[in-house]
Amino acid sequence: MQDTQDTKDTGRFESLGRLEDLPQSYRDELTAQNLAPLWPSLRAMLPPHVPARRTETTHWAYRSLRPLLLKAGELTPIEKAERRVLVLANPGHGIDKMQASPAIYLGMQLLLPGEKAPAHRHTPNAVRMVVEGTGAWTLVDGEKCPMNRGDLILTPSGMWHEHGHDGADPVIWLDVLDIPLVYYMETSYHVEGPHQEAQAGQGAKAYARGGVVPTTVFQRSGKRYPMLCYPWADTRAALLSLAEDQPDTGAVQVTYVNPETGRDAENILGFYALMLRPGQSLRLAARSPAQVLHQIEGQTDVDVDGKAFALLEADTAVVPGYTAVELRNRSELEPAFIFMADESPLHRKLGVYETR
Ligand code: 1HN
Repeated sequence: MQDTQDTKDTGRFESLGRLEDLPQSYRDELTAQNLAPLWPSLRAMLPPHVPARRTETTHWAYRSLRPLLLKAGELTPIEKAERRVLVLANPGHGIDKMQASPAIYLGMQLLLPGEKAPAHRHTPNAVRMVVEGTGAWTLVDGEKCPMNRGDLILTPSGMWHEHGHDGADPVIWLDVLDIPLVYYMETSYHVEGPHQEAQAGQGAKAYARGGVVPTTVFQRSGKRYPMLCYPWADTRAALLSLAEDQPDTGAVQVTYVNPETGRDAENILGFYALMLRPGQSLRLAARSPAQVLHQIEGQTDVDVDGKAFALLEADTAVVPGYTAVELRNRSELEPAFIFMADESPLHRKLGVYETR
């Protein structure tokens, strides 16, 4: 939405009446009939130019989070947790709200060797970004996605999913869900289900090359989500060749898409991988959606409105909407890789998406 008028608008009422200006008896009569006057709240609901945001720029250091998550592995058996997760809660929304931004939930999940997290499905969409460990897998509607660092795995709305771990060391991943929005819409629920058998037909293999996709004329996948596992090795290679091909491009970024439609991989949140060249500084312009940054490889200096912190490997941060972000790769020798999640698909569908 663009401003059509200057703030020094003529004919504007300077200050509106307050609730306290109304006689108590009148207020009581309104309340008794489930009525409320708009004018005392109008400015708060529609502030000038920049929306009110509860989301605070928040940084979670993996180094200090990890021991607490491993401790949860000692304190709480998987049977008592179902999903053993520490939620990355934005203090601006209140820790108990368990949300990182208006539409984004973040959690760090731990699965120990031999453990299983049973099958269920739910209305919120989820993705997993694998942070550490090998040997675990997620089974999504029968497709077995191996979990290795940097891999992105979708579990879209309504799809069965369960996790297991055949390896020797703890596996940790970042869950990103749109549950705050789906819950707010009063549409959040889950269903438990039986263990599924893994089936052949790995989407990640069928759609491994962006320029060519299986010919659907002969063999329609019939799936709304044909690709569920996005191996980091492929995404990393795509970023490196993009950087090499376009040496003058500032933002070396790829979007995780549905390979059959070319659209965002999921409906509500968007997912991206960003590469910073050695020594590169990059300014991400202020845009309406809140966004998450998660460092896959390397170290990045981040500055958000004067709040500065270093995103070390496996660190996660969230930034509110309408806020520019300055990034700088701390290494002069190696590229840095960042996974990003944001609310862009939602904002575009709602018609509120904007860049400032
Ligand atoms: C969920 O189903 C998982 O399947 C993780 O691993 C985190 C947070 C809220 C609601 C459902 C999972 C979740 C979740």
